[in-house]
Amino acid sequence: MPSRPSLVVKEQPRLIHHPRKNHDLDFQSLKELPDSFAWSSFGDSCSVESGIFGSDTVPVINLNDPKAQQLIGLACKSWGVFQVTNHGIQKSLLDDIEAAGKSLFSLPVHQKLKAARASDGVTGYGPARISSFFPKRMWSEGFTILGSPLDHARQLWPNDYKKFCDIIEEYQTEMNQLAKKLMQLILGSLGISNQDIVNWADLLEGANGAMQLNSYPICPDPNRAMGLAAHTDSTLLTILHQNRTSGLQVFRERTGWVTVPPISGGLVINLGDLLHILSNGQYPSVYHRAMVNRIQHRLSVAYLYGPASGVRIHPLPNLIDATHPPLYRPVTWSEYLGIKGEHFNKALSLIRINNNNNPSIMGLIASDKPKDINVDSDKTILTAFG
Ligand SMILES: O=C(O)CCC(=O)C(=O)O
Repeated sequence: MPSRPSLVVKEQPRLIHHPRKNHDLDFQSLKELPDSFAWSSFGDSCSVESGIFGSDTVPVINLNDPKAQQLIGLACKSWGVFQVTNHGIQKSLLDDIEAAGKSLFSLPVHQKLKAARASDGVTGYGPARISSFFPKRMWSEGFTILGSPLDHARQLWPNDYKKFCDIIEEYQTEMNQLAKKLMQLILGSLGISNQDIVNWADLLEGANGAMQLNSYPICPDPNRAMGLAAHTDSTLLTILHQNRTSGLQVFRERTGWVTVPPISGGLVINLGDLLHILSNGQYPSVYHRAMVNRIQHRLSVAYLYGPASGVRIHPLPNLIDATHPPLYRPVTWSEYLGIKGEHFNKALSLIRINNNNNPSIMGLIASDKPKDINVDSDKTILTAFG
């Protein structure tokens, strides 16, 4: 029976300093897979080319379906991931963002490096942000955007940056709206009342989204290469658009790695670690990875959605009682990102409450009636035991 990938991935995550070499991102010049990119093991025998996939398929949910909320709840509980159709995002915008990504990644490497992510920075062009936890390099390049892409876009296209910026801005606005709608459906599926959801909508007004554009070039030896290694997202949820090329795989208990096939106009919704915390462990944050192939270039665009800064995320009061004590202590997104940045896939376990050793929490919960979710002056969500 397949077990969580953290137990089976042989390349154990640890912080590694890779000296940056520009030719590492010049994939077209690499006719063979260099040893630095050759993974000895993925922790299993499944790759896109081998065709050995799990038999189950990730649920596809039509958001116009009157039962959408219920279906989302089932998908969240048993997968932590689903695809959506009829989500309200115009196909033309998905085509535009794909074209914007293509125009960026098809620039010469020396030009892309003008917008290189600083060693202590978050935004810009560079290798996968999680690379530093793995001894082998990943067959991908990425571009991270927080807020306006203007500065980096000017570096990339000094005379012609406006179109890229306009598309990114429109995409961010639309994704933010969709993320809010999905949050309402997901929280609704957890039995949070309408009144609570109104409060949540207030709370999410200041919510943030980062964008990650990923490019997976054609690979000369895909069975030994990894596009993006297995990880969970440190978000509430992530909305992923993939072009017509397969590569995304999600890990499901008892099934193993399952490919998420691209559907025209569809979007993949991954639950992140913060939603796992909110749901008090009812909904898993999904492990996922991206594989590469030798035939087609692959592109994906992730919208990484998290709460406003200062908001403390903790198990929802409505989901806590004497038999379901809170599994995690409250954290802000930035605090959690700090923990994840240091401890990677162990981050959730580091904020987990050991309830056996914490009789005071048990006592408080047993005597406390769950409260509505509120936001205090510090924009802190009141906890069940607050
Ligand atoms: O390219 C993909 O399918 C996955 C991207 C991803 O997981 C990420 O950007 O965090």
